[in-house]
Amino acid sequence: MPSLLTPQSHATLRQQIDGWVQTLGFSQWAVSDIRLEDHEPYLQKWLDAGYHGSMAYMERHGMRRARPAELVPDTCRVITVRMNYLAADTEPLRVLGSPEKAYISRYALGRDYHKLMRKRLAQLAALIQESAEGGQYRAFVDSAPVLERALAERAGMGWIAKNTMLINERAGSWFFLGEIYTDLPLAADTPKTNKHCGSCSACLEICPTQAFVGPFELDARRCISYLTIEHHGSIDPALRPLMGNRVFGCDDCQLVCPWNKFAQHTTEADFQPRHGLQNSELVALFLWDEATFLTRTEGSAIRRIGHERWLRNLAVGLGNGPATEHAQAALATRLDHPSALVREHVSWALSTLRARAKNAPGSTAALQPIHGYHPTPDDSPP
Ligand code: B12
Ligand code: SF4
Ligand code: SF4
Repeated sequence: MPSLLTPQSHATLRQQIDGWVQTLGFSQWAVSDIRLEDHEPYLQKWLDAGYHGSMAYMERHGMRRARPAELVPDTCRVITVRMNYLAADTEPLRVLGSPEKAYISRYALGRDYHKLMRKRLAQLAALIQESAEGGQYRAFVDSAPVLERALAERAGMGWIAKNTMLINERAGSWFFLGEIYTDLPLAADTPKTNKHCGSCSACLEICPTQAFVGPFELDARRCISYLTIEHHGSIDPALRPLMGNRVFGCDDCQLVCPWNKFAQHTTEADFQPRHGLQNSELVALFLWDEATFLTRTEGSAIRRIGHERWLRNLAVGLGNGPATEHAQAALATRLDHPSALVREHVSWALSTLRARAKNAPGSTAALQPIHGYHPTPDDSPP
């Protein structure tokens, strides 16, 4: 059982947590109660519409995702933390605008956040437990049926925006979320009740695959993040030309968001880009054999998709890029790859490039990625 918190011990504990959170490299923390019932109909509607596609884990636990005490009995509070991940100088718009380059989501350029954050959250939990002389604490980072953004909103950390990201007024949206479920009766912070998107709809318009059904509603099956990371099979040929050079995740709906002018760069050494992944040529990555893929993605979230899907995604990127001899020669090296999935995407890319070389040499299918959007310090959020 947790100790009862007197007003004085509560204030001391909060001060201690402030210090520990900083030392452990988190950017912010806040506390919520566990009342997420308002979210249940929206989650249910999303599942009923099948927007989760093949992410069976989204449906497996049903409403438990929105009911923390059903996941961990006796939970009455959730401590939510966030951690900035955007590394400085990764020039996302320049890479997106270079069709021979591979665009990798900025969250995946460094070390996988799951383990890093879970380990630190477990350390934070142990410190709190010691100071509070008891209590139960379970740490999660996208690792269990937890409605992370709803909890963060409930803790007052930001609002779930039209692009469905959790946006913080002072830090934009380039951060990860993590939680500690606890039975320690900490005072809850004030929930965020206002959305600050106003009349803006830039994210809905920019989405390359038009994955938003409307504001606050995403059909994951069309989202490039889903297609390149979560989806295992063949990518719908109708969506391939829309994906441009985005080969692992997508950031367009964040890049265009005016609130991200307030984004803070990460100070975490482990989130710095590895192996030049922030600015690599599609061909170079496509030529990695499986052993190279496994070595270069060690400790990275990219490793989870495996070499086969890596090649699938890069083949789509190459098919959308310039029809150079270099690209075609690289693709040809995989025409007899043991995986039918890879062969099919490679054939698509080659025939697309050949057709393009014949009709309009030098052109690319890649969309103009951000339609020339360049946030400036003078931009005002809507
Ligand atoms: C499944 C999933 C995905 C799916 C589906 C995304 C989605 N929008 O749901 C896919 C693979 C597409 C995806 C993509 C990405 N993801 Co993701 N993903 C998740 C995961 C595992 C679950 C999200 C979820 O619950 N979706 C269910 C749907 C129904 O939620 P929703 O669309 O947000 O709708 C909710 C609200 O909008 C609300 N609602 C809507 N209208 C209204 C109205 C009222 C009145 C109320 C009360 C509520 C309400 O109800 C719904 C339930 O809360 C979480 C981790 C976690 N365990 O939470 C990470 C997570 C959301 N992802 C994250 C990230 C970083 C990304 C990407 C940026 C990665 C990338 N660069 O490629 C993209 C962003 C795409 C996007 N615009 O969302 C971060 C987001 C951090 C942040 N600042 O918000 C999370 C939190 C992981 C983490 N631990 O940090 N993701
Ligand atoms: S991540 Fe990309 S594809 Fe997915 S919703 Fe955002 S802009 Fe659209
Ligand atoms: S781009 Fe505009 S509408 Fe979309 S999340 Fe940002 S502020 Fe909201």
